[in-house]
Amino acid sequence: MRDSTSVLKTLSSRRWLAALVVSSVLFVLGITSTSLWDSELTHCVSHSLAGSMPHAAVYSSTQNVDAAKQKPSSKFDTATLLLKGTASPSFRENLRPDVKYITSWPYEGFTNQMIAYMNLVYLGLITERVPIIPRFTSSRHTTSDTPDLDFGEVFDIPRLQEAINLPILQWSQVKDPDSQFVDDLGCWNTQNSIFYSSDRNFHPPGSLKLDVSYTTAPEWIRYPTELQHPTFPHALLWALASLAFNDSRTWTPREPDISPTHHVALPPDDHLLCYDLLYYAGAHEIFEYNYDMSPVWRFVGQHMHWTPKIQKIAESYTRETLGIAGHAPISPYISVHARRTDFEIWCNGVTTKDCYVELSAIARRVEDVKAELLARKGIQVDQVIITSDEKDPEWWDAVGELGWRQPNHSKTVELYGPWYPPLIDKAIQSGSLGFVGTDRSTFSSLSLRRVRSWNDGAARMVLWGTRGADDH
Ligand SMILES: Nc1nc2c(ncn2[C@@H]2O[C@H](COP(=O)(O)OP(=O)(O)O)[C@@H](O)[C@H]2O)c(=O)[nH]1
Ligand SMILES: [Mg+2]
Repeated sequence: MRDSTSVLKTLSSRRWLAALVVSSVLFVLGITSTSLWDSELTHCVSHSLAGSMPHAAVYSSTQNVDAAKQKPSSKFDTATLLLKGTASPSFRENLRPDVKYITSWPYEGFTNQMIAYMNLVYLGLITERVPIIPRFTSSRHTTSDTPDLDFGEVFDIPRLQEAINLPILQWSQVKDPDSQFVDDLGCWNTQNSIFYSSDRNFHPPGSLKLDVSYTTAPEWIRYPTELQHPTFPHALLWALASLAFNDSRTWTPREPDISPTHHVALPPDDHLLCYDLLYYAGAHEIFEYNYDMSPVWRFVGQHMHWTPKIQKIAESYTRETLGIAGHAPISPYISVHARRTDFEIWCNGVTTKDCYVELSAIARRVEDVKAELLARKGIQVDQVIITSDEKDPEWWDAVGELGWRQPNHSKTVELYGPWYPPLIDKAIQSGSLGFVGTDRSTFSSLSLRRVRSWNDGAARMVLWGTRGADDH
């Protein structure tokens, strides 16, 4: 795999200059590179070509236009380099014949979607294809009128591209979100293969107006039995990646299914490689983002920083929560994520009182984290910010008695929209030096990873499910 830092390091100023000259000549002649990845020189040329062009406001959100203004010369000016033009009625007419792409669909709550998109970008890296990321879509955690949210409104795409040395596109740049044109597309159905099923058919978001003909992926995409999860089976990322290459693609186990709208049978597309769902996927472990070995976290996830807008809003909420005036520096704090409500589905008959994560157990782990920070960094941290999906006022009264504070979201939706309360809470957690989360929550898992990767912080997960589950 391409090591992004080493590639960047090799771009010495002299080579940059040479590349710039070459790219200018190519630009004048109207010649474009045949592949983004043919050689490092092509790489330099492509980058310089992007850098030599005026920055295009490629994102639909005003926030990213603002961010783009602050950072005008990103090496990956993706839309101008990787598409024929601006978002078009049919995605196909906008794809360049000399670039290969990869995509997948959103699934479940925000964090699950984010993990699926991390996997998609990782597959982009290891197949040397340009990921096209869909918007975050409403789920059972959000009201049905919640508008879709661009990936670039949440994550700093220019920073991510630079860090991992891979250009990234969003569907809203490729196909006009208001288009009524229905594109046909052949995709891999991974879920029927890994679940030994025939009815796990995940459709792309309706707004993309795609008519998909699925081909069930080969069974060798599944984890080996001894590593597999019995209820939530996973697919191996490198097996999925192999479907991008001719030697593996020639092995097709089944005929494509007929698409629902145009009734066409299409083999998996090679120009825009496409998978139904990438949430249940990893390299070695199941739910791999729980482990520090996770290649997807190390090569992609940890480089997905918040946009400057979200970062700034989160810092202002943190200051307000901790009572820090104006723009004074934020002193180190510990954050807690208590995940409750719909986690009842895991309680298997145990009352929610005994099942849900207990405050006393969380408080014990907060003390562990404080002790680690003192021992490891010599920092005494006393302030605690807690966030939760819990609405019960009695529970919040008990939280107040511990002296912990919660962000005030009474105006957040009105000010920023329905996606922002959890986004701000995640960003607050990612700014903390210590973190205590709820076991089995993806929301908590990624906050734990950020606190460890970004802040070298101390982090713990609290077990739950029965009374005393975390007594260890
Ligand atoms: N504002 C806010 N919302 C939360 C919090 N915890 C959970 N939620 C809501 O519950 C959803 C949890 O879904 P998800 O992101 O899939 O994480 P998971 O279910 O915990 O694995 C979030 O998207 C939020 O809508 C929290 O601490 N703050
Ligand atoms: Mg969830």
